[in-house]
Amino acid sequence: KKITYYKRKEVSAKKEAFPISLLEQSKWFQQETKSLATALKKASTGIIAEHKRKSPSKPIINNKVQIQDVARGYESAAVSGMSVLTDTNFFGGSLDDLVVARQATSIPLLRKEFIIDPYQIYEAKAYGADAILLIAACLSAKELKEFSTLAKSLHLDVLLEIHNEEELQKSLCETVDMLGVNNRNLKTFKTSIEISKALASKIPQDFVKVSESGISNIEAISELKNYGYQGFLIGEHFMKTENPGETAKQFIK
Ligand code: IGP
Repeated sequence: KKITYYKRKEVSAKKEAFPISLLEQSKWFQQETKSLATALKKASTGIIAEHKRKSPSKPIINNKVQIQDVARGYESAAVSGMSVLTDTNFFGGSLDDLVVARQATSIPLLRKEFIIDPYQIYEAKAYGADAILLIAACLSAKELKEFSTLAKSLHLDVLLEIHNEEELQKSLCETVDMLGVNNRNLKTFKTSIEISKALASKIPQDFVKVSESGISNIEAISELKNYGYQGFLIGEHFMKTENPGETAKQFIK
């Protein structure tokens, strides 16, 4: 709720300074996007590797490595996509990070953001994203439908994040490509892949299943594959090392 409040202020200031009609003129806005969902389905191990400098639970994960090097490293590790945090307050990211990543790599990019307004979806496209994250805990069923429909009309894939069955029930729209189960309890910050396992059978087959957070070994991935997961969103385990791309490489056969 606090996040929503501060995002609303941030977005309304930007709308004034930089209307959608300007965003539409961006070079990236005109460019064709690549499907993250398709990349995950094609891969034998579909990894979405995240760029994250810090988080609410960890004040410094990595503030040395350059994002363009991270992006190139992830690409050469053959990950299926890269997630770029664009939130500044909590995660130390920005839209400039998204552009730098876009210039460094051609793999599908996910804008990792607390999206509470359609404006941010236009922005994602204008700054080079191929996919957006929507968080069920932040949005109503009506907004989830509206926002995912807009994203699809802009040829952006949608990853919808859930954490429990109630959130899953309001998230089953045909305009959603991937359902992401967040293993992190946002109240305690503790992670457990048991959450992904418990929700797996309740997610209909037509969604690409993604397991998010707290994944730090290959055993967890092979276990989650048995539950039908085709995507694995990994941040900290890669980012806490000097060479995130090299670390990611060990996860992909
Ligand atoms: C990555 P981890 O534990 O591998 O660093 O987690 C990603 O799942 C996490 O950063 C995340 C996130 C979010 C961040 C999941 N959902 C929503 C910001 C907003």
